[in-house]
Amino acid sequence: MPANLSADYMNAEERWRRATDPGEKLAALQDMLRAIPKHKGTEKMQGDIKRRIAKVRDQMENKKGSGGKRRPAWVIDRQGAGQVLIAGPPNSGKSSLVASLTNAEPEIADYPFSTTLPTPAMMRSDGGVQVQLVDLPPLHVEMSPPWLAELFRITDAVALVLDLSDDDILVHTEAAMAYLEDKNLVPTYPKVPEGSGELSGSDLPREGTPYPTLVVGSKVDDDEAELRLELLREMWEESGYPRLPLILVSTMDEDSLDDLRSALWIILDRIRVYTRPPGRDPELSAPFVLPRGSTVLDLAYDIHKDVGAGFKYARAWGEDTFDAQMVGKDYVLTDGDILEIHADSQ
Ligand SMILES: Nc1nc2c(ncn2[C@@H]2O[C@H](COP(=O)(O)OP(=O)(O)O)[C@@H](O)[C@H]2O)c(=O)[nH]1
Ligand SMILES: [Mg+2]
Repeated sequence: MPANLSADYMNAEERWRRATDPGEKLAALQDMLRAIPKHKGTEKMQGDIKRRIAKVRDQMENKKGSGGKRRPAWVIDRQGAGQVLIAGPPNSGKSSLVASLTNAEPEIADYPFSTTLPTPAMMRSDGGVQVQLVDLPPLHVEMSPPWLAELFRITDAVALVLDLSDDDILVHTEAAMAYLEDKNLVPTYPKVPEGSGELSGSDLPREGTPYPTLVVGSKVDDDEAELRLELLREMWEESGYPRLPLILVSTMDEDSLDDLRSALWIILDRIRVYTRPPGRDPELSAPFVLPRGSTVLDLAYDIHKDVGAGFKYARAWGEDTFDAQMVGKDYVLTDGDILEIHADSQ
């Protein structure tokens, strides 16, 4: 074991060892991943932690309730290249955004709490990747159903939708943030999409479940949107909320919706890689999507566990390699790479 692991890491690992339920396990693993020093010497450990996170998530999603009980209505089958929860105060325009970004037709109403169950819909983003958006009921300490926090613990990313046409935007934002703080779900600062702004705030490391969050200032077509944005900025900084990227949209402005589509893909911080069966053309229409930092061995396991187990070497075509360069299992993939994987058949 590398000698330079921090006390934070050791604490998180200890919590992971002691954890009895999947929620605790997941939180501890996420803390381990956050605390582990990011360099070549720990790449294998990082990969192990990521694989364990994926496994615990699977367990949490697939727990069907023993004894033939039906699985709860709020459990969502994960689909596509990543999942983004569309969260925020009541009436902030969440369902309208999901409708505009996808082909779904969620219920849109000008009264609060009209969305009562999580509602998934697929969004097409950069390079044709499909991202799963999940429309949610509002975040509210007293009114939110207990399962809502569970969805945050297993998601990949969150869009926090704040309504720039709302005179009570500050009160409503504080109520939503109070919910996240109460549930220990304060977000982290993600990879920042090009052209997005920022809500400046605190960079202090936080306890809790880290997931990348993009703030979406909605209904920016409102005449007084700019004024309310200024108030929001001041309040955000004074409250010591975490620094987060910000993007402004209106459902009436197609360009703003396109920017949001790409931003949601970027905060997921994934890469697309393509495979090429030996001696044949690459399959460019069907990318594999993996977290940034994944290795060619991670890809092999994604293709099939037997390909992972039997991995020998791969040939890579990409930005960081010369054509058909031979790479070993620890090769870190780059967006757009094409891989030809050679494995012993089992
Ligand atoms: N002006 C304007 N109104 C919007 C926009 N997006 C949503 N709305 C309106 O805001 C209200 C609440 O929308 P809805 O999507 O149901 O909010 P939710 O409760 O957060 O899901 C509806 O009356 C929408 O028509 C927008 O971009 N501009
Ligand atoms: Mg709604």
